[in-house]
Amino acid sequence: MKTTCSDLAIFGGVPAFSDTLYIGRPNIGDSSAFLAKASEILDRRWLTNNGACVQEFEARLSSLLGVKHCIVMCNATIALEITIRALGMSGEVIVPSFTFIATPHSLQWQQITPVFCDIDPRTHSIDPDRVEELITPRTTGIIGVHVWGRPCDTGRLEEISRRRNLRLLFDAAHAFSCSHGGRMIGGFGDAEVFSFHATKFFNTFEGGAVTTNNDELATRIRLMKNFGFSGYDNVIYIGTNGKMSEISAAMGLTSLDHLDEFIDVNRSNYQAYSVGLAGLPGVRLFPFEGTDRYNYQYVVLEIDPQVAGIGRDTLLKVFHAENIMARKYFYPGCHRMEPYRSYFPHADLLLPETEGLVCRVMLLPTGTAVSGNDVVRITELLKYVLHNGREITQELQNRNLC
Ligand code: T4K
Repeated sequence: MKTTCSDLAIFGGVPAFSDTLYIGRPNIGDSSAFLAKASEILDRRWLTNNGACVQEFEARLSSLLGVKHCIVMCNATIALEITIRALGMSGEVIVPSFTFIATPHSLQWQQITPVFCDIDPRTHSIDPDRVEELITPRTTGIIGVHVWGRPCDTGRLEEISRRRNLRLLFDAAHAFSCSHGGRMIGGFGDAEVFSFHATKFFNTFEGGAVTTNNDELATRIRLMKNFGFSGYDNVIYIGTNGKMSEISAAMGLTSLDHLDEFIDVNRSNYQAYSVGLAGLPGVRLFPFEGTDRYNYQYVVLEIDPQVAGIGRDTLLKVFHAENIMARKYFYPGCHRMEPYRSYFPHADLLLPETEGLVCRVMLLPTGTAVSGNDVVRITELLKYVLHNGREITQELQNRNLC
């Protein structure tokens, strides 16, 4: 418990946590069940290339998500690249800048220009009102990102893409096991792509999946993720290697048995943060509203420095000294990272909401590695820092620490 500024670790006090708390600490589930599956894989001597675990994992995912086809892959970035290519996207594709760099990179990697679109500051997702202004004769598609697992405005984006004859892909890296209007994320647009990276609440070490209800598209994606092979010695399409290994699929199968438990922990931590931060001036906890199903894997705050008396970056320094490794995803926005910064030096002019948001957002730790008591201690610390924000900022400036 901090009662004076000198209690803060940044001023020489004892850090609030002796063991560092991270964003994205993997959820493990039942390690002995996983090890038993790993042992079976070794006994079978079938390690990759559409093995038994991959087949079972794909079938369980299709059924969970209520979608005809699920094709698992080695990671979401390759899954995005392959799906973009299988959809025939070319020229320009409209994407938000407020996303992980993999989203625009998966376009630029294959010489398709990402055209950055601003976000709706309420939802943090691509703003459909801005999308249409960016469509040119070279535009072939839109990629919406379900940021933080809150679905973007799928209806508006589907309507625009239908009317303007554009392909529509959703980067659902954050939205596994979420729903929208009673339907699971996975069946919207032409296709959706999930990430099962270690830092996601549901992981396969590295991994990802494409889901679609389009038979032809699914066939093309399956070919493309396996070098274009159709049976032995017969390559019928351009392809690459996007296959998921058996050990990753085994982790996925084990984790599926613990999915509800992971979400319960995330929800309970989210609710504890919500109660702890209620009424605190200068802080907005990103909301998950209505009857949709969410995975609550990200606890996202927006800090208003005018009201809080302390800026987001200063707050992060204070937290890091306390061994709470809060993060500022997706700072500074993809348009300010290379190669896009050089290609589009004035992109910021069309992205006022993104520009503001990247300076306000910070994420707090959650998941099974974070206990309810940890959340209480983090919120108490946050309250203390915000109540004394001006004094702490002044002291850090006096010491040339910010
Ligand atoms: N689209 C979106 C919207 C995405 O967010 C992502 C990935 C993708 C596409 C692409 O998906 P993948 O191709 O990765 O499947 C992390 C992840 O690497 C990345 O997967 C994720 N988004 C992004 C939001 O976060 P970093 O640069 O923050 O990772 P890193 O290494 O700093 O890890 C974060 C924290 O997690 C660390 O501070 C410690 C902890 N950690 C990490 C790992 C890997 C662990 O405790 N254990 C671990 O094994 O990108």
